[in-house]
Amino acid sequence: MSSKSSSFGLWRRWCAVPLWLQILTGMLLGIATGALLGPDATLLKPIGTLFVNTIKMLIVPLVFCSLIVGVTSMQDTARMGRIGFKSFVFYLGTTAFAISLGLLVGSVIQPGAGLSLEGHDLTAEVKAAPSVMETLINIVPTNPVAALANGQILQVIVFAVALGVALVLIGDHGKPAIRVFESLAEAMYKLTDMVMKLAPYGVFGLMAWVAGEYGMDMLLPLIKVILAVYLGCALHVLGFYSLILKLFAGLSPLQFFKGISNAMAVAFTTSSSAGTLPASMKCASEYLGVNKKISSFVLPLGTTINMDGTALYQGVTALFVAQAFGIDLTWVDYLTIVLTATLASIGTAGVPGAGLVMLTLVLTTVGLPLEGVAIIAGIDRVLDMARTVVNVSGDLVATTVIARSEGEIDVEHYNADMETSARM
Ligand code: DAS
Repeated sequence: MSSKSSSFGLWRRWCAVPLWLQILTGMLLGIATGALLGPDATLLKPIGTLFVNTIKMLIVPLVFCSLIVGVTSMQDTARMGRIGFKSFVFYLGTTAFAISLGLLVGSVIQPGAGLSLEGHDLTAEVKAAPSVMETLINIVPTNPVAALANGQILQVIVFAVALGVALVLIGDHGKPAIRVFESLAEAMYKLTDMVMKLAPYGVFGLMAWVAGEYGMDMLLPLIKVILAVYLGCALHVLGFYSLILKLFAGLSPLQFFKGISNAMAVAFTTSSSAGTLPASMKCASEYLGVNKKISSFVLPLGTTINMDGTALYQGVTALFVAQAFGIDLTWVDYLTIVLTATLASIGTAGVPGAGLVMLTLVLTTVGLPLEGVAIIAGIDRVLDMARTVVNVSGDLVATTVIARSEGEIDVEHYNADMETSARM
């Protein structure tokens, strides 16, 4: 057999491997390559950047078209209002729990104890965080086209929902436009499917860069912070979300985590909820059996306003800063952190590093030194990877539970194995 046909045969066998296994392989090879090459692994970062840019290309048209289809498919605006209310209550409730868990983990592990940074000259170049009020006022776009062009996701959501409701209210006159958006949405789902096939290679480039850039010497001094955040994230995802799925949906957590593994891997490597949205939409419909009319509404909303991982991270790091600078927090401070981090999560963008910007808001609210952000900034990417997985998982839990409550999930599809699910 010629070498060409044998390598083609090898390629065909690789392509037959399930996507989640391809992504995992890319991740592990990336970590090994980064550990071997060290800082030189930065040369591989463009592979990851290209993949991230490709998925970013999908976000605005996918959110806009799928939201309009999601809203117009409900026809019944009262039902859409009910689903929107359920989403909002679910998101704020789980975020408040996440921040409380973060404070508990930070209190138990004491990641900042013994660092005694009082008086050290630390400065942090971190952009000022928008206030909660600014965030709420800014969600209405003054120019929807500019919002679409600039990728202002919250504004795109508001405009898409408003346009969808209007298309329903004009009856037959709206039907041609709805059919156009239905075709565009299907095309965007197909494009997402095609782009996701690049994930293993993009994940390889990103993980090689992270492993090379953040070698152990960078991480050792702050390993307790990293352990505390990762422990909190694991408890929230594997403990709290599993409980929610069992109690409120009567569904198997194991099936859920198997079904969202691709989205979790993309979230972990890209550190971007928005960038993971295409993968999340694919997992929700292909592996969890969630009706697109629910996922196309609840997922984009969650990507923007639901950041459980970010809130949990802010709980841990706020305590880290207080402990490192020897500052005792009162109960009022704890409650203020819970409220601020919950509301701040609404304004946190689903992009890498957004949580660090919001951390300045939380620290300022309770009078903690912003210098603490300079310390966290050095390892923030490693923390961002974990908290983004929680953010994305939380969005998919909400979508699954709400779909179940609306009778819009195919339970047989949900319980099927991944290969079967993908064919259903
Ligand atoms: N990376 C953000 C996200 O995409 C979260 C964060 O920075 O806190 O969800």
